[in-house]
Amino acid sequence: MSAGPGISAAAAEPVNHARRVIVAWLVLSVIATPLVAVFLGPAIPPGNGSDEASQQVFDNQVMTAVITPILCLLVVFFAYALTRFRAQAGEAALDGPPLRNEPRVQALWVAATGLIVLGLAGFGTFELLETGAGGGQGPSPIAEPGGTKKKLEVQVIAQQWQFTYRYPSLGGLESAQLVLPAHTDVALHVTSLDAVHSFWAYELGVKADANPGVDNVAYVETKGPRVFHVRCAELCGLWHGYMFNNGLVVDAADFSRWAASERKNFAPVAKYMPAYSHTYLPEPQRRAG
Ligand SMILES: [Cu+2]
Repeated sequence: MSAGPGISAAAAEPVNHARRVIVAWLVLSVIATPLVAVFLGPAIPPGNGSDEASQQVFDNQVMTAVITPILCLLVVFFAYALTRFRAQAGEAALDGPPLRNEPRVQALWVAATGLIVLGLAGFGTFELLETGAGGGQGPSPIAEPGGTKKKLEVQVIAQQWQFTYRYPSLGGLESAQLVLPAHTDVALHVTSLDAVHSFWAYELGVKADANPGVDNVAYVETKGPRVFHVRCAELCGLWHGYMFNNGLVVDAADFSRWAASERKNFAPVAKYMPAYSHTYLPEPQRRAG
């Protein structure tokens, strides 16, 4: 194309906006993605309080890393459009020509979004089958971490407005505090005596609905000794906000000591307790909601 009189050849050359946006996007993505992974990655919840929590952190890191370039594209596109196509003073604000029936753009859009969505669906399914830990699948979750390895069974009983914990391997002992041995595979059998509650042991990466009449199993492999927080995560009545407590992961010797002393304290009431079962019949008159 020949330049008109008085216009330099360089000025007449059409500006390739798409190329500029793509280059800026690639540069920003290459810088931002590792920064997000390095600085934000370790701070992503729920931390490393258990094997399951660590796996959740990994999944969240992968998804954050995938999202970063998408966010960069939006930022670059908006910044470019807002500055480059800004109407000058006195200039009428006009839209550009509409983009219709552009097969290349359509194909690219469908391919890119389809790839991202199906890729994340595949990743999520793989992670669920590989490292899933139950918590929402009732008595037989599709994946059992550690295979069929023997696990310490602990029952979580929710009621208005507290959690209690039964240990069938300790003679059906019931405790008001969840105490778990370190480095142990645990099967938590979550149930409720009244309303729908949700057992949420944040640092352990466990959240499981507590429904009356349902034995909802969630697995957790503890790490070293630590304190963790337990909350009810389902609005369950007037004192829902009061349903919180600290749980403890302790080393094996401390766990044995705790178990022995709790069993001694529990002995006088043991005969009044219902036999250990995966669900219990609630007593409607026991508490007023
Ligand atoms: Cu509750």
